[in-house]
Amino acid sequence: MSTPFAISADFVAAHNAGLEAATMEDYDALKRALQRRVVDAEAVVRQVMTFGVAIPTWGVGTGGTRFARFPGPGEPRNIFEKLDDCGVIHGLGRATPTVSPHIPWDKVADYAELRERAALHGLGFDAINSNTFQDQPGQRLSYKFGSLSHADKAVRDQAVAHNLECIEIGRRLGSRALTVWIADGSNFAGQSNLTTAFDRYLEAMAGIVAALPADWHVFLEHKLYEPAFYATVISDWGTSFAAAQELGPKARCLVDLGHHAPNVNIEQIVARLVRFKKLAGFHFNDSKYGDDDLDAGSVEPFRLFLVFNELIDAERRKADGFAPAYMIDQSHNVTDPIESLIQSAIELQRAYAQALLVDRTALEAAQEANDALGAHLELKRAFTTDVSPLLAVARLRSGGAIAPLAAYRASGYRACKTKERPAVAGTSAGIV
Ligand code: LRH
Ligand code: MN
Repeated sequence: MSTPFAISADFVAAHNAGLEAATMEDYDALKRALQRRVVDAEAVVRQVMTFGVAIPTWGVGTGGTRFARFPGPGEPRNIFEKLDDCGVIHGLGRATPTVSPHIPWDKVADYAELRERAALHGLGFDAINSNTFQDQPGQRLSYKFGSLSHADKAVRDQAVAHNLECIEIGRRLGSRALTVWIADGSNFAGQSNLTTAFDRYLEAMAGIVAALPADWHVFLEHKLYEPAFYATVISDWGTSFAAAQELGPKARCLVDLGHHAPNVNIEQIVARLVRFKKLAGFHFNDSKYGDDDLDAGSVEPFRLFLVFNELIDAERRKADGFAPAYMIDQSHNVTDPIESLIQSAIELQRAYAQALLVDRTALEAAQEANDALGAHLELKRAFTTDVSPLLAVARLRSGGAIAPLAAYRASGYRACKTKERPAVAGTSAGIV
């Protein structure tokens, strides 16, 4: 069995060699421009090098919709090959040091072996995701009418047991959080009692919280609709916040950017959750209509920047209990998933770096003086700063590629994987 193809450090170094001079020229120009704004570019580079976002294991396979999935060539066929692809994303971009697993999609017999494979690529494990929104082969009771809020206690207990199993698997992988998104809800008015459903959810979640190891948190993920189309039990941040308050300090609220009605002010939701020490973290993606799971920063980059502006404001204020987990949650239906994830991580780093450029003293002065336009332009100045050279220098100094996407394409990785990984009919590495 020949060793699977991998992109070597020499290949990356050679690819960088042709780009370094121009990149440093652009960086020096940006550095001078930022100096005039009393911003130390070197300090921003160092900060950007600490930024990390987790890759969803389900994101490295081609995703689809209820209508169809069009698998791409060289798809990963199991979690080990998914980790190899996550290794490529981190090797080139140096911004994705962890992966977020999903159970049972990533179930294996030997979790130590999985941890080793991840470590081979310098990867660790972030929050583990449970799944009580699908029925598994051989499952005793169906989740058709819900899981943690189901009318039947036996189904609720089955769902709680699954979450406890996920905690056990996460403990072996080194995770420190469990993400619970449930699809529970109804399609008809009257189909379920809106209050009883929520109370059953709280009672079941209390059993899960009680089983959390001392240093763990549970992340509650709200979503406005889909697959339920009349009422969703955990439909918005208010409901998630109320549940997290009831469930105690280990329960926090995870914000999936695509889980809100169009035009909802997500950055304000972030500010509120930070204020009440209940921000768990994020599932970053972008959307135009519903839970489109499009690439982060590909539809509304200014909105993404405004979210990071609130996060940097909290970081600067040393907000109490502020330790958000950054994760991506996307479905790549028409692109090479590795390319989309490399680029999405860069767009997240970009929003983070731009938010670091905001002159918060000038912003506050304008806010206190009710200088609406002045304040707004402080944000716009940061958002319209092209930080690409700075991000490239951060990657270069972290041992990555100056131009990760170009390096990936030049490496021929996908073509090699297409030979190594003959497609297996009926298997899917994506969400559907
Ligand atoms: C639900 C969701 C959740 C995951 C799933 C793959 O829409 O965002 O976070 O479990 O996608
Ligand atoms: Mn999500």
